[in-house]
Amino acid sequence: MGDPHCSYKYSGVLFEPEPWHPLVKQLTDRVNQLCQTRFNSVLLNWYADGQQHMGWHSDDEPELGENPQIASLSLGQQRFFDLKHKNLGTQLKLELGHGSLLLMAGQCQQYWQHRVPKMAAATQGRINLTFREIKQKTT
Ligand SMILES: O=C(O)CCC(=O)C(=O)O
Repeated sequence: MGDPHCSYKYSGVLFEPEPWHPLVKQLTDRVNQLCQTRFNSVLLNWYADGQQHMGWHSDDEPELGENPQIASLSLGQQRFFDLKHKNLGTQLKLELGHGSLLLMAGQCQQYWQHRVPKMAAATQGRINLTFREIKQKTT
């Protein structure tokens, strides 16, 4: 979902934004207030259970600009969120519980990849919202 100009290429597919659902817009405004950001788009991911996962990647698409800020709101089943440094291989493991808000900023996307690994013990569903600012094209 997002403002009308916010098309976004994700996993090789170009997505046109759905219009804002009023509740999602309200959440976005609240996150913008908390993080002092100008998010104009959100990706909503649904994980039915711990078998559903997301592989290693960085959110470094050109439409996000340099050093993008990305906020991630988790609802439902607690899941792990792994970070791996691209050069050093250092890994970090975070737990994203219901209602947690994670802000990735600075050079995080340049130097780190992240993933949501499978989790055999996770039987409940999880919704994740990642808020992004899609930069307006200038040409
Ligand atoms: O579900 C998550 O916590 C991560 C989602 C993610 O990595 C993404 O949307 O790029």
